[in-house]
This record gives sequence, C-alpha cells and structure tokens, in this order.
Amino acid sequence: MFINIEDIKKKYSNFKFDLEEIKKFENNIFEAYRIRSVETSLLKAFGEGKLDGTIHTCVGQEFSAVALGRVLSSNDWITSSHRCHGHFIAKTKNWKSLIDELFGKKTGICSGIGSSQHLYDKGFISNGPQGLLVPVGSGIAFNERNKNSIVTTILGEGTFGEGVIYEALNVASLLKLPQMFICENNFYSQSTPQDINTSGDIKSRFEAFGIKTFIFNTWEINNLFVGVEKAYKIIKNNSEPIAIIIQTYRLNAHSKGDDDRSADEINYFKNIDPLNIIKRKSIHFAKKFALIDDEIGDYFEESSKKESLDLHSYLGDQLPKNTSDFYKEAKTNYKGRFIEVLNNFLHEFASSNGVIIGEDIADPYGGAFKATKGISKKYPKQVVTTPISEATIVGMTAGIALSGGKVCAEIMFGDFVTNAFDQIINGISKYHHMYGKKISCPAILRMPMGGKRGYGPTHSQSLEKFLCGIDNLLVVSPTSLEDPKLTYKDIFSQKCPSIIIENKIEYTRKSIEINNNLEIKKNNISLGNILIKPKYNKSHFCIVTYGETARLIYDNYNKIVEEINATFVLVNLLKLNPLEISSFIKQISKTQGVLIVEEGSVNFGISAEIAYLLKDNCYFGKIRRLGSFSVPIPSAKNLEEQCLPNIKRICSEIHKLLDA
Ligand SMILES: Cc1ncc(C[n+]2csc(CCOP(=O)(O)OP(=O)(O)O)c2C)c(N)n1
Ligand SMILES: [Mg+2]
Repeated sequence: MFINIEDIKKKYSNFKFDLEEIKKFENNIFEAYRIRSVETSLLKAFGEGKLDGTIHTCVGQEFSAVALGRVLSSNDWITSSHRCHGHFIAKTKNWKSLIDELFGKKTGICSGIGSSQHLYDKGFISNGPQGLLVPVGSGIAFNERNKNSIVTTILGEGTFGEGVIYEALNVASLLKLPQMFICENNFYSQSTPQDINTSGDIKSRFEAFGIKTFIFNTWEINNLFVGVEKAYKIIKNNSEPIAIIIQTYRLNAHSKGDDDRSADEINYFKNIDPLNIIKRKSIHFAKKFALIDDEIGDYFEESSKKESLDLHSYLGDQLPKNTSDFYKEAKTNYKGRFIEVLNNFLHEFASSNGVIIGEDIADPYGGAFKATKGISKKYPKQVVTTPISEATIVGMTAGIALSGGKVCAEIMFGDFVTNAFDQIINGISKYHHMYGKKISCPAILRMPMGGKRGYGPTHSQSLEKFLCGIDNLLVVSPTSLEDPKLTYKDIFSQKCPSIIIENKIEYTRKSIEINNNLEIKKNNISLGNILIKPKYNKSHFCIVTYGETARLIYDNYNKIVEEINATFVLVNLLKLNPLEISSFIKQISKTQGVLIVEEGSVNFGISAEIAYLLKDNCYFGKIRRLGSFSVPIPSAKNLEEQCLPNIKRICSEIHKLLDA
C-alpha cells in the first residue's frame, strides 16, 4: 500500500506518547539526544562560518540509528550514505572523531578528508553517491557470511530511483547474503515528495525479490526497538537478507537551509517528535540533555584548536611507481595459449581462497572466453556467477576487498565496464585516500577488450583511455610476448585497485617465435615495460605500444623493417597507469622519432599522455600517434580491419614520421 506524508499525519493524529513505557530505554534516549546535539552544534558552526561544505542532519530520525546501534555487534557492519552521522555515532560511539573530521583535523576519523558523507571506521562505511554502497554491502556480507556477522545497508526512500539497488537486492537474495536493508523513509528526496518520485510502494519492491520486509517508525520507539531486535535475530538465525522500512521525518532542511516544506507540516512533526516530547515532559531527561549539550559544546571548542592535516602526507598513492635503468632477459617461452595460462593462474588463485565473480563464469560454460573454465567444478565456493549486473559485480568486488577478502572480477566484455563507472570512480579508486588511508581496496577487475573478432561497435572497443583517466587506479595490459603468468602474479601482488585490459586476440596467442635479430628485455621493476631491440644494428626510430598491437608489431618486425628500410625499438608497456617512461627514454634518445600506437581512438587518449611524458623527459625526436578511427568499430571483417591499427597504417605513419 502506498503511504504519503498526509497518510502518516492521519495515522499519528491520535498518537499518545507514553513516557513510562520508554523509560527503560534511558541510555538509548540519551544516545539519540547526543546525535541531535552533535548535529545541531554542527549546523550552528556552519551558521557562524566555522565550517565549510555541507551536512545532512538526521534530526528527527535519530531513533532509527539508535535502534540499530543497540542490536548490532562489533563485528557487524553498517553501510550508509549522505545522512550518516547518526548511524556512525550509534555504531562506533566515536562522536568526537566525527566532529574532528568535519573540522578537517588530523584526528578526524578519516583525517579530515572524507568529511561529513565519507566516513570509515571499523565496521562502518559511508559514501555520498546514492545507492553506490548497496552492492558494496552485498560484497562485505558475502565475505563475512561465515563469520556470523551481518551487514546493515541503510538508504533513503528517494534512492529507490537508482537501478543498482535492484541489481543488489536480486543478488543478495539469490546468494542468501546476511544483509539487512534499512529504508529510512522520511517521505522526501531532497525537495521532492515521495509520491512524485516513486510509483507503487517500497515494501513490494523488497518482496518482489523474496525479501521479508517489516515496517516500523521513529515515533513508536518501543515497537521500533523491539521490532528491529526481532528482525536482527531472524537474520542472524536464517542468514538471508531481510528489509525494514522505518518511517520517519527529518525536522531540519535536506542539508543546511534548503527546505520548501510548509511550516505547518514541519511543526506537526516537531510536536510529535519523541525527543521534543521527552524534553518537555521530563525534568530528569531535560537536565541530562543539558549536560550532553554542555559536553558537546566544550568538545567543539577543543576540536577547533586541533591541528589540521598537511596535504603532503596525504599525497602519494598505492600504485607501483618505482623506476630502474636495469633490464633483464624477458621470459618469452611458456606453454599453451595465453587464455590457458590465465586459466591456470586463476585456478591457483581460487585454490588459495581467492573469489572470482562475474557473469556466466561457472562450469560447464566457464566464461565467455573460458578464462574460468573448470574452476567452479573444483572450487565451487570460490566462484560466484552473477546475473547481468556489472555495477553490482564491481560493487561486490569492492566490498569483498574492503573487508579483507581476495577477489577478482570478470567483466564479460570490457565495453560494459561503463555500467560500473560509478563504482570505479566514486568507489574503488577513492576508498584508500577518501578514508584517510585507513583502508585499502585491492579489487581486481579483468576485462576483455579490443576488436578483430567482428563483434561490432559495442563489443570490440578498447576503452582503456577512460580507465587510465581515473586517478589511483592501476591499469595493466598483459601481453603474450612474455609469460602472462608473471604479469598476473605481479598485478595480484600489488594490493591496489587494479584494472586488467585483456585483449581478445591475445587470448588465442602462444609464446612468440624467436627472431634471432632481436633481443627482448624487461625492465626490472614491477610490471616494467618490455623492450625489443635489434641485436646488431642501431635503431632509427621507436614504436611505443601495448597489448595486441605489440604482438602484431613483433610478429611483423622484419616486414616493417623491409618496408621502411630502417630498424626500430619496440617498447611494449605493461602498465598503462601509472605510465613509466624514464626507464626507456635513454634507450630511445638517439632515434629520429617515436610512433605511439594506441588500441582505441586517439582523441584525448593514452598516446597524447605518452607524447607529453616523452617531451617532458627531454625526448627531442619527432612524435606521431595512431589508433583506431573515431567511428564505431564495424563488424564486417574488411571494414573492421581498416578501422583498427594494422601493419599498413602503421607503416604509413612511420613513413610520415621519418619523411617529415
Ligand atoms: C547518485 C546521486 N545522485 C544525486 C545525489 C544528490 N542527493 C543527495 S541526497 C539526495 C536525496 C536522497 O533522498 P533519500 O534517498 O530519500 O534520502 P534522504 O535525503 O531523504 O535521507 C540527492 C538527490 C547523490 N548524492 N547521489
Ligand atoms: Mg528521503
């Protein structure tokens, strides 16, 4: 049944608050008041210009947080969103470090970087984009499912406009995850009343996924506390998701001052607000409330005098950034095709407790490209085959990684990583820094990219330039030139958020045929680049590339030399972000020019970044770039062939480079 704010007003018009009944919850009431006092003081500090940015207070809604805080145990988790202060205080009791956080102090829970909406403490995580943490909560619940802990995922009713929620509800229900969804229904999404934003009702949304759902409210505290306690017992015993809708009302503006609701409506709810009633009716509580206000006022004074973080201690990331002039022999000889080596590596990963998650990855199918073939049969608990839900696959991967699990996701076609960009940009790549370096998120995402299979415009792209544009994300393009297992081992040992761009054609390749005119060296750092040079001649020019193109050029080395009548160094980059140029700049410094070949289109692309770095590292030769044409990649073989970088186009660019 659909309920709007008028229904709620009618429902509670004869509401009688029973002070005697709730006295037994004295400490919980003090806690609710503490939340209110902290937030009221924060708003005051904004008004006085002592704080910047924004906050979203839960004044009027506090009992929802307290009802949870009183039942959750220390090994349970909460995921929350923008309106998270109450949840944070109720779960962690760490109100002082929350105040420090908002004042941007070093002692803030996230060193002052996350601030109001982005908080992390043991068992608690919040993030600003609506819905983002719902699948992350599912990932945490998956990782914690055998540890008798649960994850409570809190979201507002307005957030039910986000599609990722429905993906996560589906997966949580299918996998029977111990995840308790709490919808705090305050009947408004920012300025918009629920009936304008939400068709149908919320309870049946949960129930459509087979999730048992309860409804309570923050005015009948006894019912709320007892009900949440019962629900908690149910989820602890049954280990499958449940949902609670908590009807409530925020007494303040959405954030600091944005409020178009009528004064009459707000006053109505101020009058039935339990904390207001308790304060009015009980001298005992009123006195204690005043003491809480004093304590918090004193702490605001203390906090404002504390030291702030120096930005330099926050710079620097988890990505491998070392460099070395030393090169060693590359290990070019290995058995089997690239995909078989990868499959073998993933078997080992699963055997050492690693979780592999993605679409259609279980046996007998074993993934669209068979990277996971045979693994679910051998290690059924380690393979999670999911519905078509990329945002949830990546969100769950983040959750598993954040809670200490080893995990690797497969995106069936790299093209569809676009569906998970929120999780990558506003989640995975940010967690470490946003939470004051208190936590890391070594989520690994593998994705097949590239063309030459005739899959057409939406299944053949090389989207790495978009991923390389995201800060604090390792992006690697393994190659068949060297034993892929070494590359995968190297990536998995980095313990940082990582994207692996796998080329579909590379999957089919075996180790190279030795070209006796060439030497193949590898830079002696993690994921160092591979350098291929003529053994007996000097090099006239250089090609810098990665992925399948590197293999294509290696296989056609002699042909290119004949066509151009000049020899060259081939640099095969494994790491696309962070790019490492300094280790090969000396090796190519005397060449006439560099051609950079990119697998995707070149506009605002990787080649532009490499060109800048070459110049910045004092490369004085000419530079040209080549990529696929800026049109959707055609399916038809001859058209696709013309669209992508090929030997003919590469040679023509080299002519331009050397002739110009
Ligand atoms: C993906 C996304 N879109 C928009 C916003 C801006 N925004 C912040 S809170 C909010 C309203 C959320 O409403 P609801 O889920 O009902 O939570 P409430 O604010 O009522 O607690 C919006 C639109 C956001 N944070 N994330
Ligand atoms: Mg709302």
